Amino acid sequence: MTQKEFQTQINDLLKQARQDQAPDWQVKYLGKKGLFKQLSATIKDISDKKAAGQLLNQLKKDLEMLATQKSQAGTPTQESIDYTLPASDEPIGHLHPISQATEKIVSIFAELGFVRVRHPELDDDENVFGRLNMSPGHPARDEWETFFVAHPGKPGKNKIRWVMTPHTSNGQVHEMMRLRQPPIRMINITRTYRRQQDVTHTQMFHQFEGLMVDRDVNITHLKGVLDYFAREFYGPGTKSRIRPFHFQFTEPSFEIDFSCHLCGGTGKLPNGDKCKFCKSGWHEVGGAGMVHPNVLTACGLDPQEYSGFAFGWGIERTYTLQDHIQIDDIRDFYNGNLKFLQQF
Ligand code: FA5
Repeated sequence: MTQKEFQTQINDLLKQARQDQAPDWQVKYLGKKGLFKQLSATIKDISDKKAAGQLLNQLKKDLEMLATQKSQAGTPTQESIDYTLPASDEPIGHLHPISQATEKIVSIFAELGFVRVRHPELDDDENVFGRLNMSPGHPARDEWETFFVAHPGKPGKNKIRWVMTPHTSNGQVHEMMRLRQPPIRMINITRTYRRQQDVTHTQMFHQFEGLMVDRDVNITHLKGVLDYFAREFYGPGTKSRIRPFHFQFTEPSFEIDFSCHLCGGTGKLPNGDKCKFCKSGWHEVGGAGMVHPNVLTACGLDPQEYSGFAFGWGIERTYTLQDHIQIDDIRDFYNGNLKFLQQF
């Protein structure tokens, strides 16, 4: 190697060392097997060893000075921080999906003049069953798989059983007895409780109950309200369907279905395949009917003068109908699984 080539190598090494931000800078350039040592070893190929030695001495001093400067500016292993940069966004949480759905349901029905009310979750047996046309011992009560609680103020033989409401229909009773005077348009949304627990049922869930009572209210009004809700909640084109059913507190009674928005209620996808999301074109959501005359009477309204409709279904269920949301187990709403909740 010529003296000139050696000088070029020294210059190149110094230039590289100045720009280098490697975390192991000290080891890389001044370590036992570092680049300075490697370059020093090539001195044997140079004729003027004295001049080459002087160049190497100077290079070592330059590298040591650089090492001091770099350690004063912050060791290369430390990440440099620019305090003038804008702060990174912290992840922000959101309302629980049940609260989000509750807000949406309330605002949809508010457009139709329905007012949100909340009636007790722990209630008298008479409001949950008796005034809803289910006298003590009536077999229809069994369908509600109810939790009962002893009344704290009534010990002894005559103690009254309180009911953890298994549905929001007690809200109908409270609202009619509270107002006494139609028109009544309420949405009662609360927690409800049943002795049920599996992938599609939770012991605590949420229901919402609609009630409208006035003169000349009939089934077409109910159907119009259900269609309006279907459109507003699930999107344009969604329709409702009512099928005959039996509830003790409505006559006639119906089950409510909403058309599947993936296949438009046909059960078939555009490519001719069966819709796997709904299978039949429809999703069942809850119950409805015309308020039974016995219920109107028990709540102080004259069935000759007034009529009304009521409907109710589970809020958790409204989500299982949305195809972009993955719900394998309805209990995930309440087990604090963030991965599940972040979908909403
Ligand atoms: C009722 O509870 C009636 N009160 C509905 C009603 C209101 C009928 C007004 C007529 C007039 P049902 O037992 O079918 O009906 O429950 C209604 C909905 O609540 C179900 O379709 C389902 O969406 C939801 N639901 C019931 N039990 C559970 C549970 N354990 N977990 C989650 N959701 C449930």
